[in-house]
Amino acid sequence: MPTTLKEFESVWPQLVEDVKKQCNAYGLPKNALDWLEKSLNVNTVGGKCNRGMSVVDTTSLQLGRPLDKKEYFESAALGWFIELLQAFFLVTDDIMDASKTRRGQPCWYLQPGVGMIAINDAITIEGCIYVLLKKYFKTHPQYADFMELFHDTTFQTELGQTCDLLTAPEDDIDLNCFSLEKYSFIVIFKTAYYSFYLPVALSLMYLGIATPKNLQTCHDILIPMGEYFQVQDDYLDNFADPETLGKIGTDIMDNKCSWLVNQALKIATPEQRKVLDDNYGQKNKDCEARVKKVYDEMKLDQIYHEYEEKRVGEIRKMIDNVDTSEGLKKEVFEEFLRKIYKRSK
Ligand code: GPP
Ligand code: MG
Ligand code: MG
Ligand code: MG
Repeated sequence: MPTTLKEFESVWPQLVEDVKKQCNAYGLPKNALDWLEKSLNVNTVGGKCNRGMSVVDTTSLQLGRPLDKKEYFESAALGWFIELLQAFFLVTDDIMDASKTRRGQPCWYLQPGVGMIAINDAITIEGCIYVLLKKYFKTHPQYADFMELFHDTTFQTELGQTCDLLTAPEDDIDLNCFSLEKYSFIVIFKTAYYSFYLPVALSLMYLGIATPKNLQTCHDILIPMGEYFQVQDDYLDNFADPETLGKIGTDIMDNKCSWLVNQALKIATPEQRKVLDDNYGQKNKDCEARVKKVYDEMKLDQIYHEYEEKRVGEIRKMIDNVDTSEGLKKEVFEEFLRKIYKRSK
């Protein structure tokens, strides 16, 4: 049985207490302690926690049985470290993308009294990963591997974000700069590594079965799955109800090299291409509406659904062919795919 959000969230308060204890040992003033506690709770909790819960689910599927208390806590703690990493990314990403809402609330940097303190809050949230990793895993044989994996994954995500931002200049709109090759690099680096490869790799390291072959197999399946996940994110940015999604799409106004605009450029008539050239990337609601209208005319939602079926079929085939000779279980990937297939938020 996959873990539940409730069970996963029950581990969180202990981790906050641990961070507070460390801060108290440093004699951190009360107002700063309260600030950090609030920032941690607002920015880390309240999402779907798919990434974090996948560490727990992978550990349990690999062992082929429910986890005991210690195993659950430790896997969930590793999962929460991913959620902390994600909180660090999202707080800063929302500033960079000029987003307005996140998880149904105003973005942290837009909340009263926060502003650009949000940048420091994000960096501090990242720091909590290593405080907690040290507390719980210092004597684990894979401590250095955990740390290295977090560092490598953070760097990969930052490189992806660099390309995402450089492909979306605010004042130099040129749709000829977009391509599906650039798209693929951006999304694999900004999303797939931390969202898909990281949870499973952490679990395998925790269990002591992260052989080079198993890690390679994880990479070969989870990176394409993460790419598909970001295509979904781009589709939902335009086509989902913001109430359900918990965030308002910004990709058109932000001039993003999104999956949708890449599809649109492939099939645009000269008239539609002109509408896109004149309106994409403009910080203006009317321009955005014109682009959305072209997307509707092109039936991009239908093209997306066809893509989804084809890609998921291909990923299922890859899962069927997984090399299980070093103990990796197919169910790990099936479960991950089940969590995201046809998601609406
Ligand atoms: C998702 O992009 C990617 C990230 C949140 C990684 C950010 C990385 C940093 C180093 C800050 P997105 O902008 O499409 O996500 P969303 O739609 O959730 O804003
Ligand atoms: Mg972004
Ligand atoms: Mg964003
Ligand atoms: Mg997005």
